[in-house]
Amino acid sequence: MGFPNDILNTRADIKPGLYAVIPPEGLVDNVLPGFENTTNSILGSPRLGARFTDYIVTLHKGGKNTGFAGEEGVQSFIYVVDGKLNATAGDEKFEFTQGGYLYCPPGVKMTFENAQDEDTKVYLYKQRYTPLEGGKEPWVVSGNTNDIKKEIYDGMDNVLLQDLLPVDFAFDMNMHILTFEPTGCHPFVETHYQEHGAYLLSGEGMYNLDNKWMPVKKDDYIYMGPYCIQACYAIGREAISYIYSKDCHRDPQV
Ligand code: UGY
Ligand code: MN
Repeated sequence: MGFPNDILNTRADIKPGLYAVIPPEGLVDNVLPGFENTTNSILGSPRLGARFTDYIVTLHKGGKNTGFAGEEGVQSFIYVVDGKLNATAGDEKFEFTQGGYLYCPPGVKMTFENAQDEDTKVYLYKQRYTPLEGGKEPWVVSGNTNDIKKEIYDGMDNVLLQDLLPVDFAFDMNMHILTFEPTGCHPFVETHYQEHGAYLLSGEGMYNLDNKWMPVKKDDYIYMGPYCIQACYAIGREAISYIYSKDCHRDPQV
């Protein structure tokens, strides 16, 4: 790294509990138990106000994790941003390429390993599961987002949505990919109870967080806390697309 080339500045904007924009330049390597030959950056976490922890992880040659999110009652999710990955959910084995993903419910151990000599990059997520009284338990889910139909979002054919997990009361969260073609935007400025962790997969946009418009682009991370004002305009010539988490299917406790 060495001496800086210019005045030290950043696009990072952190308002714990409300929102955070974290560009990749500011990330540091977090050495964590269970990870071997990887570079890990923690993104959202309870310290930021999130009810989940998510990470961006680069697995180098032979890089692996032999037991992610082992805490009792914790569910886990992994998405291959780029590269090739072998993974297991309990006794089940999976081979993933770019767009591949795996969800493990609480009690099912997730392991994963780089399946190529070059680096593989993954977005990783864990969150405590909230059971539904008398309800079903969630199950292992795997797939590839390249095979999931893109649905027109809120009647706008230049904005497309993919749901990665089943829409079922057994699940208290989902992962989605939202893609705004150039000229696309949200239909309205959202203000909702749920929180999001979002990792930008492509493109550039102007993002409104708490009524402040900020430029964002591929490889940025955005945390949106409960009730955070949020909306996006695509800018540039490429679609802006992000994978994001959303809690669902649970009535808030009083
Ligand atoms: O599902 C959502 O709440 C989503 N439309 N939010 C967002 O993109 N900021
Ligand atoms: Mn939202």
